[in-house]
Amino acid sequence: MAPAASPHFRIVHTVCSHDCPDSCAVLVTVNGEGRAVKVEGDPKQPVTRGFLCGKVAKYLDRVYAPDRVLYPMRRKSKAQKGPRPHEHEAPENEVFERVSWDEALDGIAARLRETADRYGPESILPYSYAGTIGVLGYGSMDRRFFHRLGASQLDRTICSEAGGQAWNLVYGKKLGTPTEDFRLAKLILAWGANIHGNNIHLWPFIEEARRNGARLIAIDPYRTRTAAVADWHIAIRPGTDAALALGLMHVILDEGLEDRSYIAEMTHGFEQLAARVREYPPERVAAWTGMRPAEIERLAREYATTRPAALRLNYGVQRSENGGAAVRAIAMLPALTGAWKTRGGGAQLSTSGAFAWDKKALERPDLALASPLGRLARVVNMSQLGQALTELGQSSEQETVAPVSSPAVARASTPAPGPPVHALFVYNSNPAATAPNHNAVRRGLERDDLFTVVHEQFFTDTTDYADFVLPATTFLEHTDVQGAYGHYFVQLSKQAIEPLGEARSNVWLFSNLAQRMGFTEPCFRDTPEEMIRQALAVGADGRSTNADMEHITVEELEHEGHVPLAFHRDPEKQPFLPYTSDPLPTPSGKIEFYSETLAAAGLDPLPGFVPPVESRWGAMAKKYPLELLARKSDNYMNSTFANLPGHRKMEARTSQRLEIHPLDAQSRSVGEGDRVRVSNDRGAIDLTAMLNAHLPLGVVAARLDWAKLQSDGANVNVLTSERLTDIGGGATFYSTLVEVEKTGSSD
Ligand SMILES: Nc1nc2c(c(=O)[nH]1)N[C@H]1C(S)=C(S)[C@@H](COP(=O)(O)OP(=O)(O)OC[C@H]3O[C@@H](n4cnc5c(=O)[nH]c(N)nc54)[C@H](O)[C@@H]3O)O[C@H]1N2
Ligand SMILES: Nc1nc2c(c(=O)[nH]1)N[C@H]1C(S)=C(S)[C@@H](COP(=O)(O)OP(=O)(O)OC[C@H]3O[C@@H](n4cnc5c(=O)[nH]c(N)nc54)[C@H](O)[C@@H]3O)O[C@H]1N2
Ligand code: SF4
Ligand SMILES: [Mo]
Repeated sequence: MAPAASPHFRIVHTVCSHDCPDSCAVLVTVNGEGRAVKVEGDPKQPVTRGFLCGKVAKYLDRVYAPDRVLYPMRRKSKAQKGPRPHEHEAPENEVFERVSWDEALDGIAARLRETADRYGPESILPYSYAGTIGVLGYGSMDRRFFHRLGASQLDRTICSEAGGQAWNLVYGKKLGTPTEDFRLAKLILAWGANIHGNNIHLWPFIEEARRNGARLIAIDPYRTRTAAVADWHIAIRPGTDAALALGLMHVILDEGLEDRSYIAEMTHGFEQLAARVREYPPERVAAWTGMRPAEIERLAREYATTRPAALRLNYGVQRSENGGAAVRAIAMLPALTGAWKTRGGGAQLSTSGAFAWDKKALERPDLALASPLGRLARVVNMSQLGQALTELGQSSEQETVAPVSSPAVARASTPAPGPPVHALFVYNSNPAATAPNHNAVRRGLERDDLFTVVHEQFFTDTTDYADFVLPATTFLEHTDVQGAYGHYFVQLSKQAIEPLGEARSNVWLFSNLAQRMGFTEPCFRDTPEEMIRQALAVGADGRSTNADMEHITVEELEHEGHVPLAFHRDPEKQPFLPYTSDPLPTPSGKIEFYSETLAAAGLDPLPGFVPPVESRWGAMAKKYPLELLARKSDNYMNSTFANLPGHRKMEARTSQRLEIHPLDAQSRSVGEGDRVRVSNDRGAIDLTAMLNAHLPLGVVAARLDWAKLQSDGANVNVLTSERLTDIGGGATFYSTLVEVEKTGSSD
């Protein structure tokens, strides 16, 4: 029985802050001793509706895990950087010694000051991603700190930038079909979307739709659980989605299934698109995608003639070299058929564009003017961390791709200006596990002259290279406010328990470090509560002044926990139909089939299919013929949770496995359970073969994990490259060529 609020128990409203579209409302029961004894979903939240995924249902195992970082630690002077066996790290061991927060902050401040004086502040690189997607924890006091310091800016491209920019080039803003409305659809396409693994709260709405007769089609090279239960699983070859989308458009236009009035009213560049689409007849598209021409025709007809048709496009598609073009092409489909006009139709890549947080107030880019640089610092692309740590600033004439990018659409490679990186400050991220081209990252992290600070909850692959490890709080231990990229609710996450040990939040860390650095601006003393009001831009009447948040007050958030955005307050009376009236925030004010912005950047203004360099059509395929899907794990969150025994158990079936088609295995004399080496010019890993006849021929799959928990101390990212996507400068985890050889038998 759920403990009711009583003198002995409190129930606190929090929000799961892991990098997941769902942003679940989580109720935490805290006992009289201040210990969290239960986490459960808040049944009142209309999207997440009272249940948690398997990862977070066991969250107390994580919060109270014996291997949490609980105290600041400093590397002993002679201790070598590099992988350590994973064990419960005692505050004193042969590598790290426990220090007080005062010693840690003084030591770090002194070294950052010295580095900035000697090499210029741009030699300091912050590295963070979405360990927490709480608005404050993700990017606020930290940004203020690094702007004021004059440190390099980080281009946060590792996850969604290719797809996000591609979507924005078409629509101007990331909005999509409300998650709850998927229940009204009659056709649902899950396109590069692992819904069971990565977005489970959408699933009950899809089930409801299917009970009412909807069909589900999954387009994914891998047979995910979602694909396995779909009405039709199209196991497309990786990186060929742009061709498929253009092929579908070809059939739609050929057969006159487009919505002419919607196109005339809402879109720009139809004639040019129509001309381009002629180049993609089904026969040609079939040769790339591995589908039959008749299947392409059937899919096009079914998509264009079913109402409402909802497309769940997730970020899988855009982790390819041509991922930007692919997302642009797919995003155009509902514009061509007018699917947006019907409630329950349209598409969702992300809903994040609806949350207009006051980023300027949170991040204070103006503080860069007070830095020794007197301007905004250079921008370093996080998807090329290996190059940033090993090549940046090493040569005065850097002609090759350099990890310094402009925030422009194409993230054009420019010769690297400025100094090498001499100090790296990692938080909210575990790049020694998750960044591509791990061996280059590792060479960088091993540099004796690199000063590395890592703010973490656990002793990860990355803390093994740290000079200082600082203890971080979990979402139960700090207050934050949060939006979502899979629904339209603003939510308050209240601190439920006292921080464990000496753990401190990201806001606390950068506020205190700023003061040690002598930064006197009052904003460095803002409290989380003040910063939540800044994020909401609370006006004189106590209400947010941000677009679509105007009715929201902190008091309402405190009371309700979750509050819908303005356009989603009463969906029954006023359903939200994105992109059904203009002007849109694109240059033409319309949905852009043709993009002048891309043309001006020297890129193809129309979607087109260019096979990835690392694909079966590239020259590298002669030596490395297999396309690797370097996948996420269903029971981890990227590398998060991988150290917990309960989660490892759930993941055991596919952990350290190479999934391979039986024919690809046979031609290499590989059988089920054999040991195999998977390699390319960047690196190699040893895995156990697992035959999977559902994979397309020529495609293999393996899962992301902590490197140091693998038998050979390496994970899939030794194989992935630092090549960037066509749009947005994103990482290309799913454009990776490898070869597989047998190294040992199963018995
Ligand atoms: N359980 C769990 N949940 C997660 C995460 C996790 O690691 N584990 N990670 C979180 C994060 S950071 C993110 S960004 C989201 C991402 O969520 P998703 O966008 O769903 O991300 P992925 O799992 O990378 O890719 C989705 C699917 O795309 C497929 N795919 C790969 N290449 C191609 C291709 O070329 N074409 C097509 N059509 N499909 C392709 C993959 O096989 C995969 O099943 O999930 C979040 N949720
Ligand atoms: N091969 C392969 N590689 C991938 C991907 C893939 O699909 N395949 N996916 C990519 C994608 S989409 C993403 S988003 C990236 C993610 O890569 P990362 O950003 O490295 O994400 P995580 O692995 O989740 O690690 C986040 C870390 O932040 C810590 N953390 C959590 N909350 C806090 C906090 O409040 N403060 C601090 N200081 N730390 C905190 C957690 O303990 C965890 O170790 O990985 C990418 N890497
Ligand atoms: S990881 Fe995602 S599905 Fe799981 S509790 Fe957190 S927000 Fe919900
Ligand atoms: Mo991500």
